[in-house]
Amino acid sequence: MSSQSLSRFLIEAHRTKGNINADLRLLLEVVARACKSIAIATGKGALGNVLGNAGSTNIQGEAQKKLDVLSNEILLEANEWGGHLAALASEEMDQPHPIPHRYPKGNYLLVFDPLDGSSNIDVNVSVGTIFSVLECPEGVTEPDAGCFLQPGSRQVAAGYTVYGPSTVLVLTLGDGVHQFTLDREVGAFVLTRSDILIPQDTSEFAINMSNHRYWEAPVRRYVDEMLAGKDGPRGRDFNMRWVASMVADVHRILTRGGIFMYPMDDKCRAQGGKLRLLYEANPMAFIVEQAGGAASTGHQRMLDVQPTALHQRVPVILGSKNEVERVVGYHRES
Ligand code: P6P
Repeated sequence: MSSQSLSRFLIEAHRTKGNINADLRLLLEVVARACKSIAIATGKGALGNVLGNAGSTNIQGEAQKKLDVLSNEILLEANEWGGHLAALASEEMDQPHPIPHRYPKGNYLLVFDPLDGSSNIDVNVSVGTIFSVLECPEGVTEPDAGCFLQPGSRQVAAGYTVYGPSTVLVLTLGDGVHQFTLDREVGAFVLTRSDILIPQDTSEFAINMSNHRYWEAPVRRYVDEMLAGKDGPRGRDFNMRWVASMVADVHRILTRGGIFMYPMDDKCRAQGGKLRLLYEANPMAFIVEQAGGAASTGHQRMLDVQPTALHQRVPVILGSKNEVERVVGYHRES
């Protein structure tokens, strides 16, 4: 079968399914095009004067990398003129970005982490873009941050692009999860996996082990049981991976199974967690659930969390369904 481009995939989805319209199709095409530009910028590395810090900090109080700022600008410029968006929000901006009055507005809200894992950029490890699409509340013409505070179950689309040895865009419209690989010679994303499913079981976990002493009891129990291996209560050995780029860790899980945890710990408790709900946890949870996995805070299904702030943080446990359910069970027991 001839390879199917992202554009053709979206046109056929628009023609045959009710979960996409012309504005959403344009939105996704524009985001994909922006990700191609980000891929080119990150791929230049030291040759492109894009490494190192930008000399500014974001609302998270984190030093911004030059590529954080550049990626954010690429996504803003790509999306503000098309007439498909009511507003945009980003990890890198305190407040939502309104659509300039000189451009038409649409019904969608786009929220994104323009370059997740940016601490890995200077050491040439995979980073990624994460995005989530919501509908603007009916009748709202000047959307504010409150309009973005919708549970993850209200997402109409979500995806990420991982800038690794190959550039791979993963997308869900609420009807399965599909993967597109960038054909750099043609400059197009090409469908390379359809209807991805995460194995229900796994022997591979992803967590930052240096936080062990700060975890709550259910997570310490779960990890210690895996570390005990075949002589322990799990009766088998486990393997560990931690890239410290959520996009890379989640993509591995989507590809071969696994469980990813950035749980609540004493260090991040005051902030509510480490990872951000609207543009990290929710889009990844939508994708993982659509691929047959599960995503939880430990106490609640991720997609049911009612956001209270644009840059809200949450504990994240996601991946192979049976393992996530075990961790949730330990939280329930405690
Ligand atoms: P730590 C990257 O900064 C990020 O937001 C996620 O992509 C990643 O999973 C996590 O933080 C890594 O955190 O504490 O291991 O550096």
